[in-house]
Amino acid sequence: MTEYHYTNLPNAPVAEADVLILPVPLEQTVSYKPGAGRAAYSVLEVSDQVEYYEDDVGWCPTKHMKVCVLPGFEPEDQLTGIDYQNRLYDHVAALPGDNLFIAIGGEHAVTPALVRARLPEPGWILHLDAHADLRAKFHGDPWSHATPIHHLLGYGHRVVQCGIRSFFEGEAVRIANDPMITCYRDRELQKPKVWQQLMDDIASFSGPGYLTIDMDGFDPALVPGVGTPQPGGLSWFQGLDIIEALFANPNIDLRGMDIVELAHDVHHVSEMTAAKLLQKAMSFWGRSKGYPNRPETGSQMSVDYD
Ligand SMILES: [Mn+2]
Repeated sequence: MTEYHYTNLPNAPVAEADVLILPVPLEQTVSYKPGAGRAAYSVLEVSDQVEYYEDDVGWCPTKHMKVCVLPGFEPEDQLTGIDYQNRLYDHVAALPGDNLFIAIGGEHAVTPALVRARLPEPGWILHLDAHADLRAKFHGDPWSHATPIHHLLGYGHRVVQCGIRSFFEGEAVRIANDPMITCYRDRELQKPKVWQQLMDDIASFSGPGYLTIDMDGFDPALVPGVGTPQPGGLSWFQGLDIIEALFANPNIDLRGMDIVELAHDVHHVSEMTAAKLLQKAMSFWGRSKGYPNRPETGSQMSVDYD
């Protein structure tokens, strides 16, 4: 199996990694544009074009942090449904927990198993997406890319959704009636007052939680390479502001995050956006943990990059 890297950095031993990246190239229930499986790796391939220096925080995260890209999760026996979920759960639950865990999809169907492994107790979920993903089944399948948030609510988590603009009618009814869901539609977020409500909501999170980013939550002008594109969506800067606000909250215990639903894009701008988002998350997380003040013993120190 090909070994993948974040940028061109050598992979740190798993037990020493501050940032643990797991490709999860699931592509089984895709209903429109194909490519979600391959995208888990193309994000890492294009990450070679990301500079080490992170301009928002003003540091090189990988000078201070060790990164490990794990082998992609590809069970040999072509598991589906709950069997795939359980195998992925076992795989992720066995990984060390004291790190920034980032899974790269793959389709959104991977999220329930990842959350179950990283967040076994009830917590908060921050969900960026074009779609509400609250169906109990889609095309007869309870473990489809259209159902992950339904499962997360079933596990007892509180969900805050943003960027949403595509609803099955039953999903809209559930959002209106379920106190465990707060949904910020993309168009509503154009209003400063609603945007501030979202910022306040994120600032009120405390304790364990998880961030799930479906790349179709962004404007498809920025990220055309997704499985099920929708007009509208979050701008790049809105997305960054949301993620920065989350990592700036000192009361949270972020257990992990995922970036899912990418597909092929001939211009590679979608993969690049995902790779850059990964870098920004790494930077904001590192800052929140005080890494800029720690010794320069990160992955970058072992390469000659001039
Ligand atoms: Mn979606």
